[in-house]
Amino acid sequence: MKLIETANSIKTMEIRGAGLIARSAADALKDLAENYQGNSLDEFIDLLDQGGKTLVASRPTAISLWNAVQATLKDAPRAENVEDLRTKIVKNADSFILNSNKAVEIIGKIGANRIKDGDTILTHCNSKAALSVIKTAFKQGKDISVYATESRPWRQGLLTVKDLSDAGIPVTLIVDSAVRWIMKEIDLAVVGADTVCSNGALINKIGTSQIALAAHEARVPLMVCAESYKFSPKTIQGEMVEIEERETSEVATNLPPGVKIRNPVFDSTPAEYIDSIATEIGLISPYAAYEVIVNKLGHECLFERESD
Ligand code: RI2
Repeated sequence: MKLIETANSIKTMEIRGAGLIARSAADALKDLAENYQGNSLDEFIDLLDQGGKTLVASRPTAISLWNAVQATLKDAPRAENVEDLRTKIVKNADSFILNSNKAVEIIGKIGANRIKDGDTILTHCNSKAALSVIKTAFKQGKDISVYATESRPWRQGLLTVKDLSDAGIPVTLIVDSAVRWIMKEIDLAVVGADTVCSNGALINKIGTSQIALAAHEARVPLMVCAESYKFSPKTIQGEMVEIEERETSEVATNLPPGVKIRNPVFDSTPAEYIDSIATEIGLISPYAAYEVIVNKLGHECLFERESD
C-alpha cells in the first residue's frame, strides 16, 4: 500500500526535507482516496483519518506534514458521498502539491532580493527553500559563494554541495564545528524550516541555533526560508514542538560499554536571533508568525484538532 510505503520512507528518511515529506503525504492520501473500493462514506472517512494519523506519526517535528494532512482531508466533514469526497481529496492534494512547489519558487525570488552581489552565504543542512533563494540570486547574475555545513549525523550538507556545484555555484563544505570560525567571512546565513512557532521561534535541523548565536554575535543576519505551511497552528494553542530524537547508531557505534549517545535532530532558535523569514506571502519578521498562522492557515484548523 503506497501510504504505508510513504510513511516508512519518511521514517527512514529516504523521503526527507520538510517540504517534500508534506507533498509526499498529500500524494499518499490522494492515492488512498483514488483506490478506495468500498461505498461507505463513514468507512472511507475512517480510512483516510487513519492514513493521515499514520503519516503524521512517521516524523514528529515538521509541522509541514500535519498541515499537509489537514489541507488534504479538510473537506471530509462536508462530503456528501464517497465520490464527492474522493474528488475533493484528489483536488486538495493536487492543489497542496502545486502550491507547495510554487511557494519554493516565490520564496526563491523574494529571498534573493536580500542577497547582494559579492555576498558570501552560509547555509545549513539541505533545504530546498533555502537553496531556491541561493540559486535564484545566482541566476540573477550575482557573484556569490556559499559555505555549507556538513550537518551531522545525516550529512545532508553533501546533498547541498552537490546541488550547488551542479548549478555552477562556488561552494565550500565545512564541518559543523567550523561555523564560528568561518562566520567572519559570512554576509548572510540562510536556512530552511521544519516548524515556525507562533512566537516566531524556528525549529530546524540540529545546529541551527548555534549558527544563529554565532551569526548574532558577529552581526550577520539570519534569514529563514519557510513556506506558510511550515507555520504551526498547534503552537497557537500552547503546544510545544516535539523534538525528534533518532537512533543512536546514526551518531556512532562500537563505543565502550556504558557510554551513552543522544541524537536530537532539531533545535529551537528564538525569534530574537532571526532577521527575517522569507515566505511565499512576503518577507516577514519572525514576530509576524501569529498573523501567518491565523490569516493563512485559518481559524478552522485550530478547532479541527479537537478530535486529535
Ligand atoms: P525544505 C530538513 O529536515 C532540514 O531541517 C531543512 O532545513 C528542513 O527539512 C526544510 O527543508 P530533515 O528532513 O522543506 O533533513 O526547505 O531532517 O527542503
